[in-house]
Amino acid sequence: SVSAESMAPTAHDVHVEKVVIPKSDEQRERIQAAVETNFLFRHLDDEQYADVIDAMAEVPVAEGETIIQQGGVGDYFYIVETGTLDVFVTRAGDDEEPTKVADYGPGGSFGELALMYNAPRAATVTATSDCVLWALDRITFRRILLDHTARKRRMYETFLEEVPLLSSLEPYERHKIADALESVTFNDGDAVVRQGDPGDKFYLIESGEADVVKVDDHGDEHHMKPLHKGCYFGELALLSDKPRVASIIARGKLRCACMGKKAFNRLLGPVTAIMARHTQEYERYPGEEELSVTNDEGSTA
Ligand code: 1OR
Repeated sequence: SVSAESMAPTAHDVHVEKVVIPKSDEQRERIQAAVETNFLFRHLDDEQYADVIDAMAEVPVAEGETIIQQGGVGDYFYIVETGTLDVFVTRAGDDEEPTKVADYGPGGSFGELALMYNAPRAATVTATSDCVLWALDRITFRRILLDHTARKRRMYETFLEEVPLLSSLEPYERHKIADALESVTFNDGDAVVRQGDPGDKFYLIESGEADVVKVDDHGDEHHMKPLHKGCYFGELALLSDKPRVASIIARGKLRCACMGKKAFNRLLGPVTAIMARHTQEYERYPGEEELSVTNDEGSTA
């Protein structure tokens, strides 16, 4: 049952009905756990967060059930608490044959596009196991999540298109990556990652340059080819679960977009093979000469 409670007048005296779906403490805890790993919620202030939790509706779904039908009207945005789902797209000229384009597990989210752009549903989403989903209505989504999400996707769009590593991805996959990115800036000489530290973040260089410094077993420092805009680093520790193998040091002002390990695993799956291939170049460690590594896809110095 959905009840609405009136919101206190704002500075502009706009009257908005807040959606409040009563729920138990246990349900609230489960929502919190489900959204904790979802970056769309990370920037919310306490009141926005409380409003989102209030508005969410628990949706149990049976295996095989279709939650969203391509071409349909967008009503809800969904977060996956448990279970798995497949995403299918039917393109014109495909003989109406749906193609699987993505899948989701716990912590994943979908159904935002139709709400963001007032567009028909772009894909069909079907449960491949019994699921528990949390649904957020269109009005609350637009009131609380739309601005930030749209701004971030716009902000990173051009940059991500120019990152060689990500060029093989669908535009939609880059949008999901944009959702997960946070920008961080460093000053000359700052260490972004330190050799030997455990790694939990992945970085893309938005602007500036960084030195790659590796200290070998004899204590000798090796400087590798500096990294520039569009390069990535920090993937190795995430791919291998090993400590950082080199330090990355800002050369002048450096701005990076970074994402955590969970997002990395969830969103960069399609390019891990490319990254793994480049890893082999790090291993060619040429005694006297500096190891020169360019991590642009395709161009290795
Ligand atoms: P929606 O509101 O349009 C369907 O409802 C949802 O499926 C959509 O929001 C996205 O959240 C999700 N293209 C479009 N929508 C996708 C895609 C997708 N994948 C998941 N959704 N593509 C797959 C990219 C790997 C592009 C296919 C050409």
